[in-house]
Amino acid sequence: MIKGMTLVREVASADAYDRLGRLFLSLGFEQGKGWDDGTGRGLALLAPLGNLELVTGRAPSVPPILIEVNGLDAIHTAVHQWMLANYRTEEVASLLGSPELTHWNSRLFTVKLPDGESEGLVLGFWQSENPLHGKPAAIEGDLSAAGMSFAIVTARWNAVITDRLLQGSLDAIYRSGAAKADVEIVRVPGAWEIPSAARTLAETKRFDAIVTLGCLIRGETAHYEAIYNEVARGIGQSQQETGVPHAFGVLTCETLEQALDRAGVKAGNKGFEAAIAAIEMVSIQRKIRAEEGGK
Ligand code: DLZ
Repeated sequence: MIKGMTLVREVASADAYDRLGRLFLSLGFEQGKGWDDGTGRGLALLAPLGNLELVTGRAPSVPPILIEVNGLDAIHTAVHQWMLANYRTEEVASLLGSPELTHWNSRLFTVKLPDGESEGLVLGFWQSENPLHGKPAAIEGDLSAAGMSFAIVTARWNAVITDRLLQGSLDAIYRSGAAKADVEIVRVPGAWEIPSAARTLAETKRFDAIVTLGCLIRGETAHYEAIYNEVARGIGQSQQETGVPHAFGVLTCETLEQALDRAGVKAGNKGFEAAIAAIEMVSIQRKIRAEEGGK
């Protein structure tokens, strides 16, 4: 089983060894277990990934050591500053290249780090221009609500809480770019009535998502468990059977104080969170359908 790969490079002087070590550690290499046996020293610089790349045919026009990074421009600036401190200014221009586009959709700069008479190290720092490079392929929703339409169903029961949840939802939806005309608010008597209204709205197919807001307080609610289970089941069933995303913003709390905390006081605003989830789900649905359409 292959466990790792080590590239060994000799540095001509102890002084250069120390200076290069400081440069690489400042750029973000992790320091591994080095060695010092009295006759020589080794500094281990660890990178999260290593590749052995064999090429044939067209000669590669890249430096022998390639270091993939995030924030290529910041790395370039750091290398440039280090070089100004370690080489003559007139030398630096010929030793350090600028980041340039490669034919493999990346940007790369080359740096030569001569050490006395020796050529020293020649490195290429590069960054992929593809934002999905190195990431497992996954569809993720965006948080832009521009062009999306929403219905918000909110219960009047415990209005001191649900009004705050509604404010949170509207804040999330408008700040994410939805137009006011694309948001409809429906008030129902209590949490019990939310599934029915949500279902009616979803069936109109006028909305990309439904946001449901309510507040059940155990100490003050008779048949709390029964109401809660039925509300959750009904909202879930409406979502599954209509195919329209329903965000669940119904609070279930032990006390009014707990509910206030979740309605914008200490523990976020569940209405805001539900609306963000709705936006994300609309975006995900659109992406999945676009992928299907492209097949
Ligand atoms: C009846 C009732 C009770 C006791 N508690 C709550 C509550 O904590 N939160 C809420 O949203 N609604 C409550 N309700 C009202 C019911 O949800 C429903 O509106 C009425 O029973 C009428 O069907």
